[in-house]
Amino acid sequence: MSRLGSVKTLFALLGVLSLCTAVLADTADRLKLWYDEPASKWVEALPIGNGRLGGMVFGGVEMERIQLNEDTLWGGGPFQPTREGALEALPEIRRLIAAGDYAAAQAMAQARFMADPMTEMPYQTVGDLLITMPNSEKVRGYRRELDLSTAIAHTEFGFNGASFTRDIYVSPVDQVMVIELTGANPDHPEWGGQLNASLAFQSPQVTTVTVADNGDLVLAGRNTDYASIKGALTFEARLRVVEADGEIVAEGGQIHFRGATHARLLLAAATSYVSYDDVSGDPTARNLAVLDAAAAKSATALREAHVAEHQRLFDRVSLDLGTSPAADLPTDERVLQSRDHADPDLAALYFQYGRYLLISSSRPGTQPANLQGIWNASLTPPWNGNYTLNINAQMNYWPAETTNLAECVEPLTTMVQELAQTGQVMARAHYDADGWVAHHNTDLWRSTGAVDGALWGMWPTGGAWLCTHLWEHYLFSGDEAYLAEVYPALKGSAQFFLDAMVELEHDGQTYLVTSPSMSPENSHHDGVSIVAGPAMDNQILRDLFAAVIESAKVLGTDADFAAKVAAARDRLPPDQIGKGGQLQEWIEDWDLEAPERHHRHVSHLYAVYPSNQITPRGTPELAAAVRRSLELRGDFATGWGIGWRMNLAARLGDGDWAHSILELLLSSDRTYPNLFDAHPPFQIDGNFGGTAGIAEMLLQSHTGEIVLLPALPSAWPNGSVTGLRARGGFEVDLQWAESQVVEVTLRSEQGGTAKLRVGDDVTTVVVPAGGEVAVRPPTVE
Ligand code: FUC
Repeated sequence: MSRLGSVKTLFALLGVLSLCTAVLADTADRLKLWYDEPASKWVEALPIGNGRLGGMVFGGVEMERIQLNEDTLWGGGPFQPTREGALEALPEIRRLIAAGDYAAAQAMAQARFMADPMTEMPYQTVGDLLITMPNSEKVRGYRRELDLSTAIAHTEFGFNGASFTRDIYVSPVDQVMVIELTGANPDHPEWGGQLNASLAFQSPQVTTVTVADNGDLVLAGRNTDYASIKGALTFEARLRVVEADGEIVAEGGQIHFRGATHARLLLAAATSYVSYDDVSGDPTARNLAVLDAAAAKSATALREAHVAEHQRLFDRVSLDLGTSPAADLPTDERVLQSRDHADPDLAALYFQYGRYLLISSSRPGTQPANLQGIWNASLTPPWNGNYTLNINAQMNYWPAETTNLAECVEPLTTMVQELAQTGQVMARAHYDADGWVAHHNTDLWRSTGAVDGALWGMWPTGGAWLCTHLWEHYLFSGDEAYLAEVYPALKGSAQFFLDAMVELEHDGQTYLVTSPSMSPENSHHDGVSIVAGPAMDNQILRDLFAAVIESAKVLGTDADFAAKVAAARDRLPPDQIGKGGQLQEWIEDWDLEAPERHHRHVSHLYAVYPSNQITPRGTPELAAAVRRSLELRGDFATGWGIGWRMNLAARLGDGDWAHSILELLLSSDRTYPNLFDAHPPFQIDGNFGGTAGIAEMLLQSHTGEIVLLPALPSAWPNGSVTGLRARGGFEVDLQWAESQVVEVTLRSEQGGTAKLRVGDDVTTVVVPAGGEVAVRPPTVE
């Protein structure tokens, strides 16, 4: 019998079901990050956000600091970084690559082909809201927490005989940050309100702080210049005290209130950004409209609308991997102990935190989640907090479809459609090609040139990879209207490669390849990455071209163009197995001699995850070569590097391996006290990669089948998950005990036929439109 047993035997285990769903201690508390001390560092503070407006809540007693972000506040202004003379240099760069003089080709690309300026613009902080509450007494009963199920940060403590609370959240409905403060002594109401506080803004930007005629505290500023690009945005953060029962005084650029039992503050922030080429917005008008509307609502109405909208997305998925005594510890201590004590519930919390972070950093109408989601305290964050398109931006969206947050992909879709516009200018100027190109980084202004330096940036395939996300969105939803809307971007990307690929002779064959390109950021020889036709490009283009061919068929359009794409697809180089038994990263068998054997990127394994070109069942020899490549690379890497390896191990069907990689990710080397991924420094992609990886261990659907528990580790013998999504429009609930499936429920809005696989057994299940089917044992043996 296979590890999971035959379907019949498995389902006969239904009786065990009652054992595996042992009543959870306190479900609500299992979805909280909590601490018994204030944050002293940014990576201890708790993130809240509505996709656009973000806050990092420190929970200090004498001073609450809420670090603020607005997702359109970036440096610079609209720009198009084409370089004069790039096109003229291209033939010689290509000739040098074909001649094997890679170092000279890279030097020439560096000197003549890169974007001008050779950088994207930085994502920037707004500043901080400071709430000062002077206190000389000893504090008791301190606790702060972030409740993932309500998206509210809560702090409580006592001093001077009174109790204080702060509830802080950012509403996706009302577009404001709501700050509710209380301070009273219920035993001595005669003492009156105990809440004495001063409200102030501070910012590293060039700003002014004023108290407006209507009493609002206003931080107004202008973004910075960067490289040669002038700062073109204005921005404003505006705070209003909408309710406070004490005395309120505005003085010295601050608002003070005294003797209050409660206060409700509303904060709005906006910039003048309208679109990547229009900065004519009026942040003051935006903020006033938002604040006036929100101030007219009661505290209860604001909170209920916020929680309901958050839960509409968040509650779709629940996960129980079992619990242990470690779950009773504060979150920071759990991370510190995670290597030494079993804490399956920490994995479940990390999974749900990833979903929380995506909901809070990427909602319809906002910017996509950048390298730090939306949370950043700097004017020049690491890697400018950009969208890095050679893994990081994509990884941010890996959990979106599988963990039932498809709406959160909307900002990515919009960004791709905008890159398809700005990237046309780049494609024409640098390659004389139709269609559009995006290299390895972009930003708010949708810049598409090759940046940073040729060693890292001379990679034209970022846009193509992004396009595969749009196709996947269709595979999960079956939404043809969406496919029709995004098809021009897919087509434009394919068009670029039809024009920009070159012929390459290898082993007696003439292939079509990208040139110049690279296997992202990995040198094949010391300090030299430039090359033609790296494995990753061939794999991405196989997917992009297949998506275009299939889309044209579904939409009944462009048959001639699709035929051209199909002909080009047939001429892409196949994957190759090298002399170490590894999957080759480059067309030449350089892997064993390449200088950085443990390089963080595993670009050539794209074919296994996120793609489906290599699978253990479909292409066993290539899958074995992938395993060898991973062994050579090693499991430890940057946060996202670990996240990628975890998804790969899950796709190779090795649950214990995937779990041991997850343990690396959850260790304090790679996870900060607030559960942010330590790149280091902070980068959010590892969080999302880890969330996707946990989903991938429990359910996979990339082969045309829905595979249950494809990589269940022995550490999670009993558990349940609800609401995961599978391609074909299915939603799946799953329960298991003693490492075997005991029940699965499928739902489908449009109805469909699913092939359900458990180990070697496949069952066909028909789900009626809008219906739900619980698969139970056909017969009990
Ligand atoms: C790529 C990676 C780095 C980092 C940066 C944002 O350049 O190689 O590790 O994640 O993106």
